[in-house]
Amino acid sequence: PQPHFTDPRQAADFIRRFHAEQPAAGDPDARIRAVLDEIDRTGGYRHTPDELAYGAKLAWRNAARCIGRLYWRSLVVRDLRHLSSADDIATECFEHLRTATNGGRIRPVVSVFAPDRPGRPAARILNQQLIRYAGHPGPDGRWIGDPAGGQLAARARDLGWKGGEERFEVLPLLIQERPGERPCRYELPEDTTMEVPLSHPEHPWFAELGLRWYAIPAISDMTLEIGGVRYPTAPFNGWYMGTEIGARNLADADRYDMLTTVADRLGLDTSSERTLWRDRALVELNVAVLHSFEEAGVTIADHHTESDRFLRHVAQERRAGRPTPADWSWIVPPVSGGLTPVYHRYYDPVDPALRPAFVAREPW
Ligand code: HEM
Ligand code: NRG
Repeated sequence: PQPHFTDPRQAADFIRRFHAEQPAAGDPDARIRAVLDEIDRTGGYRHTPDELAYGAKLAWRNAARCIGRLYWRSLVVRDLRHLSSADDIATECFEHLRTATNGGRIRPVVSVFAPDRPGRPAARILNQQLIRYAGHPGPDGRWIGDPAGGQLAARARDLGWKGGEERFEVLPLLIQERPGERPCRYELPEDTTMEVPLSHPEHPWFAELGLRWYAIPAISDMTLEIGGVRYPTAPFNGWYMGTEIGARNLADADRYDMLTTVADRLGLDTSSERTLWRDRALVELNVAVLHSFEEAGVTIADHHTESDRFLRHVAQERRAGRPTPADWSWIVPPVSGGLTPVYHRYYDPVDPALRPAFVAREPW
């Protein structure tokens, strides 16, 4: 298939599934004929608003790596397909963050901008997430900030960005309208980036570490594919599971790498792995994350609760006669795996061709 041309079989499969799950939507055959005819004439077709909304929810339901799928029906789908300029995309990404943040009561939201069309690829957000911290290698070779935000920070600086010196500095959005074009750069307004300073319920010194994290995980580098139509600009968010921050972002050796510092402040014996100082520091770091978000009134889930919800989702899908494909190695949390019920079982196999889906975006 040519790039940006719509595969008619994918289109028909999706319309059939949409109508099977939404019987009130009317006659599938008439709609399929209209879609195939539109593809014949133009190389693509337009989803109805209902098809788009349901397709986005199905893409979440199909996300085999996501433990948070119980609430897939409640996804807020913002239909912004009429927008394709970098300025409009930036403005609506800001609005997305405000709607999602909702004063701390986080709402799962996806914003769908113009799709790839025959001969005309859509604009792209270059950031991995709408909110992410910059990183750069310091004079001693150690990273300042988040190494995961290193490449984008370098790119932003090439485009004239002056920031990136601090440890927790939110990156600007970089949006590219066409292949090879200079990306446009947008600083996130302050009211779009709620952050939580981290403290520990029992250790007052923890706050002095100066750690913080942002409220909204909003992935912006995956393509939403529905019925053969590709939406490469479709940022989505839910809320954090605490371990993503406490057991990975702040703990991984190639991220903020905080375990030695935390262990030292806890007074742990770090002379041997067998004291399990890493494990003990890791748990306290995770306690601090959950405690701080809770205290700030920002939605976050602990891994026990989110695991329990996921198994309820699997059971609910089963009752509806549907499998729940899941990737064990992504579903099991990175701490205390065996303490969570998701560890002790296997899941329906993952079919990489399953659609609708959020897929890794191809370079253009
Ligand atoms: C992955 C939790 C909402 C789609 C994940 C991961 C977690 C998670 C823990 C693994 C991330 C990692 O290890 O880096 C949650 C929670 C949510 C939520 C607690 C709360 C509502 C959503 C929503 C969508 C979504 C709203 C889409 C509409 C995905 C996808 C992945 C993923 C596509 C895989 C990302 C990748 O391949 O890198 N989720 N999620 N999730 N989630 Fe969710
Ligand atoms: N681990 C990444 C975020 C990945 C997606 N996680 C979610 N998604 N919770 C991190 O920034 O730590 N979501 O849509 O809620």
